[in-house]
Amino acid sequence: MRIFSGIQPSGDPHIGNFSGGFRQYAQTQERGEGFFCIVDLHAITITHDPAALRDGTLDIAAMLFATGLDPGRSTVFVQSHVTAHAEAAWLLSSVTGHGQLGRMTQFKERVAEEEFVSAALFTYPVLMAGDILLYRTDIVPIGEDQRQHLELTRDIAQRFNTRYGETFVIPEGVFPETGGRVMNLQEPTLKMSKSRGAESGTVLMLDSPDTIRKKLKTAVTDSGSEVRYDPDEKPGISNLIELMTVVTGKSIQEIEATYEGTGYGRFKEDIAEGIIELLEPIKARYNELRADAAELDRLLALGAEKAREASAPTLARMYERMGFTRP
Ligand code: AQP
Repeated sequence: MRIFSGIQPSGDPHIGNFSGGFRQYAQTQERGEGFFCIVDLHAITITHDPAALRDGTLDIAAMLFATGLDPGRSTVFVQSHVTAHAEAAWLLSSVTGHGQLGRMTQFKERVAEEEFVSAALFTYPVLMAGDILLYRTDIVPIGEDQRQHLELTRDIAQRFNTRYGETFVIPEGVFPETGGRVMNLQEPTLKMSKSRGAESGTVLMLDSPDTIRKKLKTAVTDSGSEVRYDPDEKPGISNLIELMTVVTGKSIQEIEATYEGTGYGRFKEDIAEGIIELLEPIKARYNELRADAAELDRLLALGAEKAREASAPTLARMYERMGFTRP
């Protein structure tokens, strides 16, 4: 079983990234051969700061190891260190419909917000398809926001296989049962994100305990005082209930039962303490790992070597089946 997932070094990771990303990586690595990629090429689709990209890459590497990826077991690497990714994206763009890319929700949302819309923002899902397909991936642990991009990846793989012969495995997404789309605590209809939405509604994995308490205390809740899961009627409290499931591992029903009749106040305090308890040991490991940049570089170099080896045969097959002569 091959597992692949990627995360952008595009800012400070938050509890949504933990829920849809980091925790699922650590869980799925137990199921087979894992490839976890810091997708730096994706981070340039919107205007970026080169120095922040450089630092952010090592920040994310440290966080991947701090949240449980074992470099002895899984391959952790940086996308731009393996040139097959950029090459695959070009080849796959020839079997991707222009109209399909234009229908990507994330692209449409960004177009509405960004002053400068790059061509890279438009074609980014093709790069993502290549990331996944190069490793003949069986499963892709991701959050709900990536569901549409994974569907596109499957489409691209099928079109390529039909045109040029069986080359790719058709990958399946793995989504968390709850917490697949954690919302901004201040704007519960907007996904929590590294680069969008109110900062006061974004719980960062490296936030101090006091900041976490403050962010939870001021989280938007809904009218009434009942801790009940109903995303349509009560988006604020439902988001907090989902966060509580992520933090404690308890079911939605168990949480509703625990807080029956207690009101929002105690509930919010308990989530804050739960998040702090979850993140403190991760933060300690992160700080230790991040202090040794040379060791992170060494681990990433090893990862890149393994990723190059694993992806090269697929890229060679792609070129060959498409009719390219090889040197
Ligand atoms: N709010 C979220 N809830 C659950 N999962 C989430 N993920 C992101 N936001 C949430 C999942 O985290 C993994 C890594 O995401 P990414 O860094 O590749 O980019 P993203 O999905 O675009 O996340 P952000 O934080 O919103 O980044 P920016 O602002 O830079 O675009 C993915 O598996 C994603 O599903």
